[in-house]
Amino acid sequence: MAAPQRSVRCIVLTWVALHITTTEAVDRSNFKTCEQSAFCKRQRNVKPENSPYRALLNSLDVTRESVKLQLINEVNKVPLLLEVYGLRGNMTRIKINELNPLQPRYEVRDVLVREPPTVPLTVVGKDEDSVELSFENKLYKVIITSKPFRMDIMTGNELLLSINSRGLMVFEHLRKRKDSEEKEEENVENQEVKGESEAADEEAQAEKPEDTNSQKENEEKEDEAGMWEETFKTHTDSKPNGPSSVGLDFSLPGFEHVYGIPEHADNLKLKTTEGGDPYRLYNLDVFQYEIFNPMALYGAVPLLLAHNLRRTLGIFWLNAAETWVDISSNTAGKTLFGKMLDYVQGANEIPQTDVRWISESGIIDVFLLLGPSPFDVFKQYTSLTGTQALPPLFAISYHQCRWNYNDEDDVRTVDAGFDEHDIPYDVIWLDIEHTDGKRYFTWDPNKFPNPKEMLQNLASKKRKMVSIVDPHIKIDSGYKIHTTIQSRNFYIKTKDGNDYEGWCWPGSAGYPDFTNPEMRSWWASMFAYDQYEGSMDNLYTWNDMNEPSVFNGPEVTMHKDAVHMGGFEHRDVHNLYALYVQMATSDGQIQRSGGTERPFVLTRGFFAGSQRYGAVWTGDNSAEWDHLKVSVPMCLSLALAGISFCGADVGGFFKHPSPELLVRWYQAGAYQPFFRAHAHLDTPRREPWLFGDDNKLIIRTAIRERYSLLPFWYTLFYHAYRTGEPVMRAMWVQFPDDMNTFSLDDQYMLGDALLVRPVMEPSVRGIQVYLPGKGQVWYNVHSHQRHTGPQNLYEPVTIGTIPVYQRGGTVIARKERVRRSSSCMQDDPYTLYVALNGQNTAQGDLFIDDGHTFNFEKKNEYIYKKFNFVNNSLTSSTDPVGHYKTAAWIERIVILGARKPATVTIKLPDGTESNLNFEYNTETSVLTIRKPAVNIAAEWSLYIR
Ligand code: NBV
Repeated sequence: MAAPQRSVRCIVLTWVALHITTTEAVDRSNFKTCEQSAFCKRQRNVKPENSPYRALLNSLDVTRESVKLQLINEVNKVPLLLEVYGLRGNMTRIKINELNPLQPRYEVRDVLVREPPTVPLTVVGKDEDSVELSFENKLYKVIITSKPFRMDIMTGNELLLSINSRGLMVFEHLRKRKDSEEKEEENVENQEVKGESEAADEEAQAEKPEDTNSQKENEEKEDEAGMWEETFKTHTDSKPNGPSSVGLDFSLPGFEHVYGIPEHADNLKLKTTEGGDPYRLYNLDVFQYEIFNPMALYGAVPLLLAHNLRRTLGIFWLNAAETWVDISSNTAGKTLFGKMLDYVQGANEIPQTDVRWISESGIIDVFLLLGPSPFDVFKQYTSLTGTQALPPLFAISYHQCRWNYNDEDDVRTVDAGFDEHDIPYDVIWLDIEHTDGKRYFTWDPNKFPNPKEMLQNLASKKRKMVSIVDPHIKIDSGYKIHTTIQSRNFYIKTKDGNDYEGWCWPGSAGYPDFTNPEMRSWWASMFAYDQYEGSMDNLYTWNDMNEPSVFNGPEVTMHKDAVHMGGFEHRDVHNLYALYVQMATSDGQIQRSGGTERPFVLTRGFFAGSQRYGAVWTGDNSAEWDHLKVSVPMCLSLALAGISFCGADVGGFFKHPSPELLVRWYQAGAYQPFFRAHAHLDTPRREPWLFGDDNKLIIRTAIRERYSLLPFWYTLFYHAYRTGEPVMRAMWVQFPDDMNTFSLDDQYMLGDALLVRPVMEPSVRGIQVYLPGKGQVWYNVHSHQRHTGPQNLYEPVTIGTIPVYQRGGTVIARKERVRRSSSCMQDDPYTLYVALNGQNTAQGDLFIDDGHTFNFEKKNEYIYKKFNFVNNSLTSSTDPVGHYKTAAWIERIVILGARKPATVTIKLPDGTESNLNFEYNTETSVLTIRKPAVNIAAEWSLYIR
């Protein structure tokens, strides 16, 4: 580490010492449990019973856009406003807010890509206790029951989901603090507030609460449970606005499998939380996180998916405050045998999952995504929050990182090492030590005196660099970034109105208010080449510590009573901070190129919508087998929640991996969307050639495999960008009607074509792989051996490779002449792998553009190909809208599962037909057709006779 000033250095070193040398696993006492979080505890103490909320049906207000009505809490008489919207594409939105809040409650901004288009909701029935609405041509019904308030969403006669059916809704209204003097005054005010709502008033009068004592008790309790002040460890949260939490329950009849709500280091299928803590969504810098538990991590996406044999649903809870999610189920704890017994004995209780969301502030704003297929849910969710940005090609290639590459010499040597050992890589990364005393946007003058020369050297090999830019800003009157933020009043404030200061890497630091659009646009302007000195167009960005991490803050983050633009508390926007940092950074990269170049920004913290701004990694994992294992469900969960561009530190951040673990991690990482090796400052060096020749060769093979598959990866990302479908897919997404896939999280699909089962256990000679699909053909991509599903296959493995299968019925494009970086391969020829299914057909596609600009979007400069194999002929057709010129041609077509032909001919659109050379392997049934030698953009047909 560069030497910081003395006092600063002490604090930082103490933090580092505390965390690095003495701790082996997470120090749980640093982070709250639900019991220790006052609002979570209060809400969780409410047990299922009759809800005190009642819908006032005479307040019903129906417009083309929405249906509104008032709800009243019969105990405290505070009126709420319920809004229901039918949204285009089988979605509904439900908002609940106070009718007359003391001050505006925070409503999440900048996450929805637009105001979602509505479809008309019509009232199709009404009696004194309920109202029935319908939308989408009566396909869906919403029934609102008045007393107690509940909502049921149905399609036909099928109940899809119920809201507040367990009576767990709690909406804490904003109030003035009760002390003896104010009490009188407040009562009067409350009366006035209530008076404003006539409907509420009338109906409330009509049914006075029976038990005024319990009301009193209820009110008395209000001052007890950390409502106005809460202390955790040494930190006191002043809570000037008092209690403000919201909670609501959802019941999902017929669903036993729920997924999503990243980020947790846990299995893909969510577990029930009874008897333990709920899953927590609160962006936190958790040091040495523990795996297989529901603790909060760096990012949060409040989207939960439910899946059964017939349908997939999504619940998107749009709230950026600290959130807890409780999951319970009536089948939890029942063994398979128990379930069978129920079935045999005719105990036909329908399995049901109940989900309860609890947030500290904001409003209830929830989107129900009604599917019915998993892909419909992806489409619905990404129509709201946006799709994955199409990464530049280099960004999906291999990245070499460590904390830290020490100086320009080090960078030069590592870069040369890759050439010497003939290993491709695209990007070398610089961590915090490259800066001048943790002042981001600067370079350490001794270690990095000539950044441009260094960048130019990389550029000459078509390689890139990423430098870290964290959002904590050193408070230093000689540092331009700080003085500008300070003078323009862009820092987040304390509750008393001063600039908020916290401790982080630079020592005392300010935290820019990224919720302020002016601040973001200024930040973006700092990436201009003349502002970020020493930067060039091959320098990209890494946003770390953006939860935000505050070493001396509560739970290592910002005080909740800190104040943002508009007077909103940090409490309200906490989970959004990281998204805003990445948004402003990626805008900066776009702007510096005048809007032509696509950005690349890696972020640690995230929220719903972060997919629009770049990649996410799973933070500070460890060099342990279980951490390798959990990287798969972690990225799968993120992908379900719209964030496809995910990866884990290859090798593990903390500790030193054994050569076997490192090799296995490279093999796994090569098949995860974001592929970067990274290591902690205190670990021994880990460049791929430092583990002996044999291991180096295996690692090289794994990286080369990634490079050869880049055309396939790029096409998958193009689809994610276009339609919102995930790149890396849980098995059930691709095989939604095969129950055996519902809990699988040690294998997954890439697109619909490749099934990957990484080896994540030491010293294994074989592993179990589940090959789904009735009659589905699968080909091992290494041996080309053919298998038919469904089956549990025992696949023998060596240290050299991991099992990967191409699904019969697909076509994949590869580039098999691997070079030093992806850009060097731009015009290289393609090999098509056609894997035939049981009907001897296959389809696939390929997206090509320049790999780095927005021209594909703005000027249609792209090639989009479809390949179709049917009746022993393969045709290549091209989307007529796209136009892009490339010298790349097809050098080989490999057909898996083929019969031996007599001739193979290719026919071009001008009618010319020529014979092609081929080889046929009778043992593997692989037909290799040599040199079709047509440009990849061309249209042609190939006949196998
Ligand atoms: O910037 C240093 C590290 C970084 O290498 C890592 O990837 C981040 O997740 N950073 C966290 C800060 C401190 C880690 C102990």
